Amino acid sequence: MPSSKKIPALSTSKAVTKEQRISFLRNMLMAREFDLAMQRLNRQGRAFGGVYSQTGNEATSVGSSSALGPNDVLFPMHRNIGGHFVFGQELDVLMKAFLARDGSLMRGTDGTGHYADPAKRIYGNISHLGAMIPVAAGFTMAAKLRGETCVAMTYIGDGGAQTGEFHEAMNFASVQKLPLILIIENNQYAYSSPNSIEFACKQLSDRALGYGCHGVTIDGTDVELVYDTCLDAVKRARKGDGPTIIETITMRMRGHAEHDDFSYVPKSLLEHWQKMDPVDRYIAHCIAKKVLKQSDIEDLRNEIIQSMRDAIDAVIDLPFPPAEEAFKNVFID
Ligand SMILES: Cc1ncc(C[n+]2csc(CCOP(=O)(O)OP(=O)(O)O)c2C)c(N)n1
Ligand SMILES: [Mg+2]
Repeated sequence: MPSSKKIPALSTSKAVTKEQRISFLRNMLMAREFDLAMQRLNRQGRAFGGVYSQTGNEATSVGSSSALGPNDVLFPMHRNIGGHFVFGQELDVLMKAFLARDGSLMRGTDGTGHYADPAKRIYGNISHLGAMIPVAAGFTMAAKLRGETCVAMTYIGDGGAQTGEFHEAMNFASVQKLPLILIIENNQYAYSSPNSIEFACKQLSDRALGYGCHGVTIDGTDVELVYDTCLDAVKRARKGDGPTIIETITMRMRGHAEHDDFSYVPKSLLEHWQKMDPVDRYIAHCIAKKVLKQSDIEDLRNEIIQSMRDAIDAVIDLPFPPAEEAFKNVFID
């Protein structure tokens, strides 16, 4: 993509209040600062395993999950830290989990988002790409059988969208008219594979036609557009109109994880998407719309940075789990 390509103006939703705009901004900044903190901790040798940056994904993760209600459920993927914050997950709980400390949500055996917190209605990602879509569909099916309406929102990448389970789950959900929303985060790459060697259709939402469900492709860096699109999908799901596939176009701004130097990504592509930054553009948008002043935003950012430091301080000296922990929940006694 040429770096001279025009940068579109962000949307202003009619459904969004000033308080919601501030909440979008706060959660997007939380996501960004959490990401930066994890990158630094990784370089310092204090965050182990994969650190999967979600820079570029904040508008998708925050805008989409904000459209859900209190009885709904979130099945986030590895670049959706923003959704955890929207669903009220506490920062030090997340920091402890991502730093793999003893007694954390994953018992210190893993440093990504593979946790479930039923009280918060978050069911974190299954590592096998595609495998979470049938689980999310099944969750809504179970609720339906109990006579409840509960919308499930889950996510998959452009790479993960090429798995068999994607197809099985979306076909099943469409036949059963399940209240499932699948966000395909098309960030142009699956590890080092670009879209051109992943799929041959024009856009991934075109698949909805084949399943008989709704499908749409949108700019994934425009938080209020993502919110509005997801709100429509939530309304349809609650009415019994079945699932929606929403492809959100964005860019993975770093490597697959921090070990990857992403030298295979053309510089011009990154330069273009740098200008599309969802957080910087939303800050400018909120200032232009007089939601907050520049100084309020700086105060908000500083408060968030301080909360990251406090969370790291609270967790960093905690012990790692004992080695035996690795064998728990693997075999049935
Ligand atoms: C079934 C399966 N195959 C391979 C992997 C290894 N893997 C983890 S993430 C990833 C790339 C995924 O790319 P994409 O779905 O586009 O998501 P992104 O990382 O770009 O957000 C791969 C190959 C996996 N976890 N599961
Ligand atoms: Mg991808």
